[in-house]
Amino acid sequence: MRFAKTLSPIAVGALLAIAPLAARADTVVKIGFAAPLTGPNASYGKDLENGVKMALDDAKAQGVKINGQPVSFELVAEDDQADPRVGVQVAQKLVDEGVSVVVGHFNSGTTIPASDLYEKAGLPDIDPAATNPTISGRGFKNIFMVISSDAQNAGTAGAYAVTTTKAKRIAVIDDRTAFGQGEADEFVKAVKAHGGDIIDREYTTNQASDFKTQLTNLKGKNPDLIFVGALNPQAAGIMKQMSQLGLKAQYVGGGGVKDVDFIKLAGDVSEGAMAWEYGRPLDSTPVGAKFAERFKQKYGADVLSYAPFGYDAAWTAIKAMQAANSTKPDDYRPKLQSISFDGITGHIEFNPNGSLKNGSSTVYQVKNGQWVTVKTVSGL
Ligand code: ABU
Repeated sequence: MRFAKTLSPIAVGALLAIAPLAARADTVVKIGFAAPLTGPNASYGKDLENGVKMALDDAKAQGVKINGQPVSFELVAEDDQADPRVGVQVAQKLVDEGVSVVVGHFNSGTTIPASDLYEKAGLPDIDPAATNPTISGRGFKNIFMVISSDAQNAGTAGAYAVTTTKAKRIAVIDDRTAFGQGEADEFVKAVKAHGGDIIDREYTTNQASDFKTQLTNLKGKNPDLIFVGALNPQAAGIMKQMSQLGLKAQYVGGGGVKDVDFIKLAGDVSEGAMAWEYGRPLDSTPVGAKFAERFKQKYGADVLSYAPFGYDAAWTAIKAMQAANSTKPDDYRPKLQSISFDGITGHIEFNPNGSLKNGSSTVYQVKNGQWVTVKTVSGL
């Protein structure tokens, strides 16, 4: 009142005239993101973050509105260091920060406990990379995977090893993480379901750099194919040490291996290695090829692996918010459940448990120092 009394009628008129302009200021929508941004898995996390940033920049360039209002998306990025305990801490930070959605995490080992917390908070989590089947197997209503699970990817790898590679003496080594162990379990299940034999299973950790004991054990059993459930730091080390020990079995990696980092780390001995990745090859569609070109222009580096999934995950949230005319989880969650659009990585639509509908996987092989596509397999 005292303030109004001091204003002249002209000033009051001027304030009233600019009021509608002030009301049109962009609403800020906070998009949470969590992945390893430091440590041995940082390159995966940064690639993913760049995909999310690109989606938010594209949304801004398109002038995306929600409920008729212009919005500006603010990325709130957290480094979970690929550590489950840190993953829970940053998940709590994102909840406390009041983000409207989380895109993350990268590792299954961080995603599983972090998504417990998001579920309790009623905050949707769009998973762009973590693939342990447990993630969508707990009856949660807040988790949505834009990437196939390892039931699909490693399951297809197991079926292929028996039916197409026709391997007779199959062995497995994994790093005992939620991801490595999970995909190795799915691989073993599928091998057995297709009548194959697992002649040996060995274990390492995601901190290890010496695998000679396990590989010597494996060599003694004379395997013709070895499935490796681990990410690049260990997966490439295993490949190198297989060569040093003269272990000539076909190397088959699961997710997180088909990228330039693996070839750089393993060197020349990576020639002939095979690896399975989620979805179709990026360069197999015009939208994928365009994404790869735009990404390189924007960041001065090629896509490493999961950036397109980060991009699709961010757009999944944005499209659900647009369809609901709201950024409130309780309003837009039903729109996530019924979403249907063609993303960069493929068609995005979810099963009732939040897993991706109609997943596919592609097997690649290193030839002349580069990963080349061998075959894409849809469904199991
Ligand atoms: N799915 C690829 C690697 C990330 C993870 O699930 O831990």
